[in-house]
Amino acid sequence: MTSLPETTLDDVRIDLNLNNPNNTQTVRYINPSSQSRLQNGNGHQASKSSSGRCSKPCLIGLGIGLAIGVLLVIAIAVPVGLTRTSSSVNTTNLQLVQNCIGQDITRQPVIIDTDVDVDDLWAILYLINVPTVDVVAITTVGDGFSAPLYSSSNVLSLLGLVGCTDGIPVASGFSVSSLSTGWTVANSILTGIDNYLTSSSCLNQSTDIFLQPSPFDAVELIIYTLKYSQRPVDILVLGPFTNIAAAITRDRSIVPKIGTLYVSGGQFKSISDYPTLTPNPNLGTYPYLVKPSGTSSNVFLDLLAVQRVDDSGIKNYVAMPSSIQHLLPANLSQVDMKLKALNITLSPFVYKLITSLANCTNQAESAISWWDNSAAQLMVQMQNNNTNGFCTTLQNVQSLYILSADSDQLFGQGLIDFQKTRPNTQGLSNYTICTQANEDTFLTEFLTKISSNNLYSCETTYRNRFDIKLQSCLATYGYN
Ligand SMILES: [Ca+2]
Repeated sequence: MTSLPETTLDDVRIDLNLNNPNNTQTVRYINPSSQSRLQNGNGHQASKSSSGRCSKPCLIGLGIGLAIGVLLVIAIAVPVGLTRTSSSVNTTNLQLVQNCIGQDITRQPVIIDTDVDVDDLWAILYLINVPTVDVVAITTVGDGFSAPLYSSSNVLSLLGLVGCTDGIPVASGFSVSSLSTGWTVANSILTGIDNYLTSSSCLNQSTDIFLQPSPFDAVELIIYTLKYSQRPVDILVLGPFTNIAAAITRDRSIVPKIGTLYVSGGQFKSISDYPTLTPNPNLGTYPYLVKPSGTSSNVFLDLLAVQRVDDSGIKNYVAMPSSIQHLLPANLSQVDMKLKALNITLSPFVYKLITSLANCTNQAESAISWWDNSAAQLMVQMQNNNTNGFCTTLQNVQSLYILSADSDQLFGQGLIDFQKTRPNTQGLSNYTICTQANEDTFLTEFLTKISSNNLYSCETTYRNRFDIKLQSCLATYGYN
């Protein structure tokens, strides 16, 4: 019997290192000569004959056994090792960036996506004064009720005017609807509010023109904020859904990080309320030049975006329907009486901000409601499980927005009560909606908060702002 040759395939040994996931070299082939030295050094051998040497059958058996072992170990251990290695590295990087940002996790992070109408400014002013809310980003669309160039600059101007300069990231987003030009609502039906803050015939404010939007684009900031926030982020949609839909379609991994998506507007009308579901060719005039009766502006302005967000798998949707917002008229006499009753004196700017919309836009006072700021207030009520909030009744519904151009009178309508007439309809979204509201309770909360000037969401400096910290932390630790 001869001694073992210096090198044979049978001598290849597998060295696994699963305990150190950062070591990507999970399978190691040992040089056979070093194997021999190891064996000589510690006297450990797999099999020996009675004389201390392995016989030929013994060597064959040993070789087959080792070969099978090699294959099994490679087949099982390598994928496991690589998986563990990959996820561990990513988790570490994610946590490093999260820790580096230093987010205040005691408050509920919120992204406000807005078309920057005047009632959007009311909503922002309210939310930055709510102690339980951390407004981590304000993202703007330019396909709603303000022109693209004015949308983010008017948010920056408002923040500057109330003492929140540089405190919150404001990111510019999409300026055109998911529907192409020519198929969107005509500009002529969008009331001009672009110069509300600065016009000499309106609020006549001097604004800080040096305030800059976020270095992130709106869609990018929505994605990164959701990804690197340490807790789920609520999104409040106060305009067309264009940015939100774009963020979700660009990176669907953000969907589980969305806590609740709150919607301002929307319509929830029973399908049985329509006299006929048969399309009437005389009603469909695409593209629409006016908003069809009963539709919600934020929905109608980009219906494709609404459909994509609705069907994306977000866990919770909450809406403040247009019909309930109309029950909250912005009655100026009522505002004055409530201010007096609460013994509140608003700053001249804030008072004019909430009372000048009808006057500045040549509308009747009765045409103005607490639209988007009521959606903001509903969000705070639900986040805090407040049973004494202004929304006194909530209802769970399943809704479907009709996209088909053949649907004519149903186009852009949010329908409910499918169980009665079409129980097998797919694609329904679960919404919690406010169905009754108390105007007095609403106004007390709104005026109290906007008069406080506590500016909870404005406490961080520019360098420590979520987006600026995010940018520097990503540069330090890398982009996953
Ligand atoms: Ca709005």
